[in-house]
Amino acid sequence: MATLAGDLASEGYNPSMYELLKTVNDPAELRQLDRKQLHRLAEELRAYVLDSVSKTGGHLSSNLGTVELAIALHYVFETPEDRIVWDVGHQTYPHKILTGRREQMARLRMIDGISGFPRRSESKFDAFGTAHSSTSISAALGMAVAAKRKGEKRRAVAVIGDGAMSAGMAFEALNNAGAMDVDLLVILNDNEMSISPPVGALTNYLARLLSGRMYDTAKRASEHILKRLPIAWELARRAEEHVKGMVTPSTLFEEFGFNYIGPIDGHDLDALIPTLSNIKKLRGPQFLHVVTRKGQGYKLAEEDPITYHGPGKFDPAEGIRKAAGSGKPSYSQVFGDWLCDMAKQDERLVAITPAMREGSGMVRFSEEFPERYFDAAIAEQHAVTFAAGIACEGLKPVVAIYSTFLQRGYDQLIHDVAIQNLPVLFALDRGGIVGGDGQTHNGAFDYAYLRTVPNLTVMAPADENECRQMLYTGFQLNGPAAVRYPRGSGPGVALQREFSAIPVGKGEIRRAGKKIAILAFGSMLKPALEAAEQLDATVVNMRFVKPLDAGLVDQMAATHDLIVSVEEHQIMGGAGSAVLEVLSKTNTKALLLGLPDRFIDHGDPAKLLSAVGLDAEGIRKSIVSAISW
Ligand SMILES: Cc1ncc(C[n+]2csc(CCOP(=O)(O)OP(=O)(O)O)c2C)c(N)n1
Repeated sequence: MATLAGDLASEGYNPSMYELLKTVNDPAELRQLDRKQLHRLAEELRAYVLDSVSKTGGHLSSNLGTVELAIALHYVFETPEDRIVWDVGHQTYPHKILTGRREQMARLRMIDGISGFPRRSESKFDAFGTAHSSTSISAALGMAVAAKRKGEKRRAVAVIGDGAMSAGMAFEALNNAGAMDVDLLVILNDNEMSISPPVGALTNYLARLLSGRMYDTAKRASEHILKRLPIAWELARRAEEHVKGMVTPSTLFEEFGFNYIGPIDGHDLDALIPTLSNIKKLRGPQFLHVVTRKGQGYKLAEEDPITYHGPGKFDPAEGIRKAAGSGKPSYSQVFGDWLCDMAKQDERLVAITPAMREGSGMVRFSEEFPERYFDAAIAEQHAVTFAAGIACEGLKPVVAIYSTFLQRGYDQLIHDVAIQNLPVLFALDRGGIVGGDGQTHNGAFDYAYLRTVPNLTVMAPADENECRQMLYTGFQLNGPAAVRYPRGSGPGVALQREFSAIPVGKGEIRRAGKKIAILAFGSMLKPALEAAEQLDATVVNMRFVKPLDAGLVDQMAATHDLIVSVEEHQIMGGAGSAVLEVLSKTNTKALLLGLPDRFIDHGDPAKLLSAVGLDAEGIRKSIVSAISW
């Protein structure tokens, strides 16, 4: 595998030396460069990615792996006329830098800065908006079909990682595309990693495909087929040392109707460019298998691609420093510790993650209870129904899933879990505003989509200990339950080791005041209590979005002039709407506070919440203006 000469950090690469990179403000300028200059460009681009991510935080390992691929794609294809659709999009920094956003990398993922993912409104080179995985083949197929119908000659290319490839949606698209007469290129960017090591039969299959025996077979078959294409053959012959193989009729992808080409070294521009140029001349569905390395060129990331998957700011010379400990635990850690403690007490507990072991706080559980830990790969739909099957047999599954990703498993939640009233516990992480990942990752819709489902209990903890006890409560129920908690840490409340169940559907009055009653859900309790001090308002920690404590809402309505609901969730259809449903029988004045009806972008979560009036001061101001209605 071609590597950058030495290691970026240890070589002390001088970041002022982006001479060539600075001449490329548009892929058209890239295409003017001599092929020989591209190696130098790759070096500068890789150093620039490391330099800028270390200053802003963001995704790193995957981006160091796509430097050559981004250069080769823009060099060979006529972008933006030809459409490049990147899957997930967390690996698009080299693409962003080459498409006129080099300087804007300084404000990556910040308020008013560029997104960490592709976005159509950000650049004409971002052919399709993404951040949730495994959509690229469907989208590129749609573009290829549209081009054909419109008689346009443009090409459509999907670039998908081996992790993202494991999702059903990717296979649905392959199934559809392989039987169509369209010019679609799917590039499998195989780095043998998801965020954590990938799992499943496809992973094993790809590993076999990369083994020597398959290379040999592939090479022979490639020569046979390419000999029928004189130009392609000549180019392939010239790149022979680099292009390890071309066509294997027996691959899974060939069976799906694609022309399988590869595997080739995705860091070798002298393999990538001739191969892509060849493929550009071929008609019909093409599948190129490219092998890259996560973290390529930066030793620390090569050795530990998981830690460097999505780091905060760090010094590239020193690497990421482990946090000093003793700080407040994140909600994910609170969940992970509860999971281990609960598993010790109850043999029936098993835990499932759709490829988010680290983010969901499940590393310890996976090590201590390997037999009871299941990584379902990036397959949220499957993960939910898999849990339902387990629950049918008397075990107690816990599905740890980000709020935004459960959107993928919604029908499974209703059809497979809730209708059958199966005891599946959903540990719903990243509820509310998430920060740098932005609008695609905010957990802004879950109260609305969960509270409308019969049989489901929906809880929202206001602090860490409540989270632990709610997980326990949900686990004891004989039906489905969800505990929805935010990203990061909470107010820092001490954890009680002993479990004690919380009475289902009961809120608690946390402050007794006059005239105004604030009904706070989850993370909003803290700012609500602060706001209440100046207003002398009553504050209720509602705890349950479903079943809502209707009795308590009625009681508050009977004893106060104004009812205010506060939630870190869209106002529309959320917990406040549930409160209004109760209040509809009365003529109590109500004010609903929460997220507005628009997508909240990336940036510092505290600033974003403040901007929509969901900090203590914002809550107070909204109430004051409501009183003067
Ligand atoms: C539907 C969905 N589930 C989970 C994620 C979280 N996620 C982001 S990147 C990633 C790993 C992707 O692996 P791969 O496609 O191989 O790309 P690599 O990071 O290895 O470059 C995961 C699980 C997501 N973005 N979308």
